[in-house]
Amino acid sequence: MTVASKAHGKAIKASHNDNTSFAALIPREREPVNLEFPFAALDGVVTPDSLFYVRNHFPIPRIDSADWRLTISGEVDRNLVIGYDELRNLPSKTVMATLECAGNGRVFLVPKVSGTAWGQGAVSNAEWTGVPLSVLLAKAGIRAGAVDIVLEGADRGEVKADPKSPGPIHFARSLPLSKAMQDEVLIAYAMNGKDLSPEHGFPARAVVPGWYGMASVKWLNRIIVTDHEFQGYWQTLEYVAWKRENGLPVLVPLGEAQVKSQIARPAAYEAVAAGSKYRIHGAAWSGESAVAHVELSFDGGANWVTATLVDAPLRFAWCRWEHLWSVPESCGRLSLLTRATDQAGNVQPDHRDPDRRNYVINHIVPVEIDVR
Ligand SMILES: Nc1nc2c(c(=O)[nH]1)N[C@H]1C(S)=C(S)[C@@H](COP(=O)(O)O)O[C@H]1N2
Ligand SMILES: [Mo]
Repeated sequence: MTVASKAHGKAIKASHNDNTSFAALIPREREPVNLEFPFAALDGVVTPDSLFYVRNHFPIPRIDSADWRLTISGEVDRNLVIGYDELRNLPSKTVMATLECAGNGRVFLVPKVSGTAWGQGAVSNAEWTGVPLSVLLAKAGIRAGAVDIVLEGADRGEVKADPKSPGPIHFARSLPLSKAMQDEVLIAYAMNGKDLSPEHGFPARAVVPGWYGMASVKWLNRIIVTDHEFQGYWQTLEYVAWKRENGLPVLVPLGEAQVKSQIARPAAYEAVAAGSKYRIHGAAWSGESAVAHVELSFDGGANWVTATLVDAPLRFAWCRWEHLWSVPESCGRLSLLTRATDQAGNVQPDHRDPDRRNYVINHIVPVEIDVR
């Protein structure tokens, strides 16, 4: 079904999937709209569209798929212009991938930092269908000397708070050629088997499994192949963290997501019945590697028990975990800790590294509960 609506003074056909209700999401910002997945409601491995977090920097562009074009230019043998039907007729692939915003968990940082105050829910997992970016790049022909693949969205606006943008800009991020050529990186047109909703990037978006969410550019309009590293706003003034090189701190754009586990239930300050059996559960994920194991501690990290993985660990997708806990007799306030380790041997850190600024928040955060 297509719905006619008026936008930018012109009648457009809205997307086929324009009727998702986001009422169950937690509002974090109204303009632009930013909505959080209520992580305590974690149920299936795949997050339904209506629960998948929404993260925007500008108003959501309403795009008619008939008018939409994706152009590929720059360091290529042939400039390409691809329409929606053409994209959907190219060889496609479905990948289950978790997207986590690099600011997920920001509300837990002490001292407070700037940026949207996400709790646990700027993370969700979906099945994405689309054309591998490598297929499009091969069609265009990458020239020797290509370094970065710039992905630009149709959304546009002016950042008025510091760091201010130089007037209105689009959302744009780049990928190094090596990641762009991996076959999990998609130009996706479907999420969980349905056309994308406008909120999640209709008609098409990038999905960059293993990387923080900012890389997965929505409402994708342009792909530009460059012979040098892209220096755009979202690549230099936002979504960057300090790295120590030769003892000197340098700012580097964020990329791979870091290993992390979160407890869904019990939720913070939940009352848990003393002496009962309680199913503690949550999800864990990493960047390029799959989860190896998840542990829990009830004594501040002195002792750890291994949780049971509910889903088979896969690269790029979270896996749920659970632990049937024999709740002690009344002990009042108790802190639960969880920590994940991935198959590459990365372990969630105990402490926050301030070099990460207001991003990449994967250190262990205790969940306080009341046993009574
Ligand atoms: N064009 C565009 N793409 C974007 C964004 C945006 O504001 N504009 N936000 C990015 C960020 S920061 C994240 S975390 C993910 C979130 O994707 P979702 O809204 O589908 O959950 O989209 C990314 N892609
Ligand atoms: Mo993000």
